[in-house]
Amino acid sequence: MSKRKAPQESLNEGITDFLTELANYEKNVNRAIHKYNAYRKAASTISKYPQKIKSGTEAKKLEGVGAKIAEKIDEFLQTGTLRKLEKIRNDDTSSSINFLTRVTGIGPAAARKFFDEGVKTLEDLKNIEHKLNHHQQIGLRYFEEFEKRIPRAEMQKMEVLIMKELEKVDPEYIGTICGSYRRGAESSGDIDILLTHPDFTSESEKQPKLINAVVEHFESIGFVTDTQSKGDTKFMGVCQVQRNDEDEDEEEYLHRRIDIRIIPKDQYYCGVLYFTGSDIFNKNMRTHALEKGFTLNEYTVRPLGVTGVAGEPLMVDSERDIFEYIHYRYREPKDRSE
Ligand code: DCP
Ligand code: MN
Ligand code: MG
Repeated sequence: MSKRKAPQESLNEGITDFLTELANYEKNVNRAIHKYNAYRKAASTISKYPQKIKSGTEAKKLEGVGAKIAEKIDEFLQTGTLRKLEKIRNDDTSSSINFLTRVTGIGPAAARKFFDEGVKTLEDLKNIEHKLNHHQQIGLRYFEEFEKRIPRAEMQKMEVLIMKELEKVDPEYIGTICGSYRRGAESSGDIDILLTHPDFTSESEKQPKLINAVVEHFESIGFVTDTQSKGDTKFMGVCQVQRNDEDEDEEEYLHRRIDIRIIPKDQYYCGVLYFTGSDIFNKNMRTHALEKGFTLNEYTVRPLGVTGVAGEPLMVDSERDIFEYIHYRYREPKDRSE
């Protein structure tokens, strides 16, 4: 997971920016996830629109743009600003809570709790560091570094390193760097690694050894520097490319957020599909699946019976298989923004 989304460039950047800001406000301050989704969906549709929007009425013809959003678009086009947003920006509660959620490990609920206790700024957080959990302490320690996005060239360097080191641990591992990187993004918020291994299927026992061996190796070479959380199948932490000492011109690399998951072999491609995203693409694909009588999640695709009960998982050997089952036009990862 990563918190900072890449800015979308488009003809209608002003509109998509204010919709994204409203979306984050709904999620972080009001914890209104439906409103958050509605604003994000509208922003996503508008970012694809090939013309400069001239009125709310024009925007309202697009999917996901309702009357209320159309009204805001009119206000924005006419006045160059939005009163609602001005208010939010000037409101101490909203801006503080929004700020606190930028720390990894601090979600909307924790942010509200800290705010109620009078904690509002980075300084305040540093003063109550002992009250933060381990995950949050790491978020605080690397706050400035995690705010910076990872250039694609560095992602590529990490991919090469990860694949090479994975092979040393055990050549039977299969790994894919998913997330925005796999969709071809110019920069990413974090690095999302999906692993599988032929010894691990949904029928076999859990095998914490499989992920531990990888994490321990990454630690031993200095690539993984901190752990935020660690389970049998999922690791969240921090990594850093080690600088090559012989190359004096090379800059020091920043600390980056890293998510590693190991997935049973038979569920690997549903996992790869899900963790490639985008989250909006995933939602749309799930909705389509339901319309075609299937239920799709990060583990399986299953047919729905007439009574709406899900049947046995279908055999999946590639991402393409999933698209074919649910009669969805195949899309390359780069075309999966929505
Ligand atoms: N995902 C999802 N729904 C969520 C969170 C995540 O479907 N609520 C999926 C889609 C994402 C993928 O997991 O693409 C990885 O999550 P990230 O938060 O790391 O998002 P991205 O990698 O897409 O973007 P970023 O570059 O900001 O990391
Ligand atoms: Mn992630
Ligand atoms: Mg990511």
